[in-house]
Amino acid sequence: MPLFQKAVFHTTVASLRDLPADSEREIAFAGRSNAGKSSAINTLANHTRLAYVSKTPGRTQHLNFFTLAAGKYFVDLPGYGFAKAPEDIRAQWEGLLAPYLRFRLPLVGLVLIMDSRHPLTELDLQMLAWFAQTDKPIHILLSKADKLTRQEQALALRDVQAALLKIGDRCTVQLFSSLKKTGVGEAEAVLAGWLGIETQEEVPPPVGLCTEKVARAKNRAAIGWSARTGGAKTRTNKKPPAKG
Ligand SMILES: Nc1nc2c(ncn2[C@@H]2O[C@H](COP(=O)(O)OP(=O)(O)OP(=O)(O)O)[C@@H](O)[C@H]2O)c(=O)[nH]1
Ligand SMILES: [Mg+2]
Repeated sequence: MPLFQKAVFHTTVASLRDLPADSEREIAFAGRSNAGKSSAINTLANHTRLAYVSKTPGRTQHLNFFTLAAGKYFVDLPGYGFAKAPEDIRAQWEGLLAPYLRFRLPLVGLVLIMDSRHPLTELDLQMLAWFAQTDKPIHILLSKADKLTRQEQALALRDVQAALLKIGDRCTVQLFSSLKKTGVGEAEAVLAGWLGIETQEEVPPPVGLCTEKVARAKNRAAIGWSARTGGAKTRTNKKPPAKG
């Protein structure tokens, strides 16, 4: 059975004070909008709709926590590089993402997703250099590898490996495809190591809502707010929850 198969959606966090208090170890998935972060979480969990995947960039807006086992989480982060108002970007970065990535104690490592066709963008390099200062490990998934030929895959991998020599020795890289499910075993081995999960270990089923979409629907019904409309078309017309 795939290692993270029992993953379930736990919660969406828009403010630092709402971070799960029971977390012992968690791994965050970062990268450009549309790079394939949510898809990678689904692939690792062997689930098609656990995290919300969309062709529209910027779909993941807050920190989405997925329980893997008691006290162990994957965290799907909002992507960067998607055209938003500069003040929104700054507010989200300074109010939520930067303090989360810099100071969250249970965070044991970062998975950085980069589209294998155009890796190491300026923002990727900034994120790498910035997170490397935490001294926590970074594992890069070169996503959508199915869109490259074998030769192109090898070149992309070699180029990124060469660039990483400048970042430090806590950074590793591999090819990955959510579509073809390639690179899953390699990623599982790294992430299980960070989480302290034995690769043969049977993890007890976590308790929680099954998918992010189901949980969102329940939340919307409870607070009378639609993520898509931002509340504009809801009957109650309540404002969305304030961003951290
Ligand atoms: N061919 C191919 N397409 C992929 C792969 N991974 C993701 N995609 C597609 O890329 C698009 C974006 O995927 P997401 O997983 O939603 O990307 P994301 O990084 O979570 O995006 P945001 O939440 O907007 O930041 C979707 O249309 C996916 O189907 C892959 O391995 N191969
Ligand atoms: Mg996403």
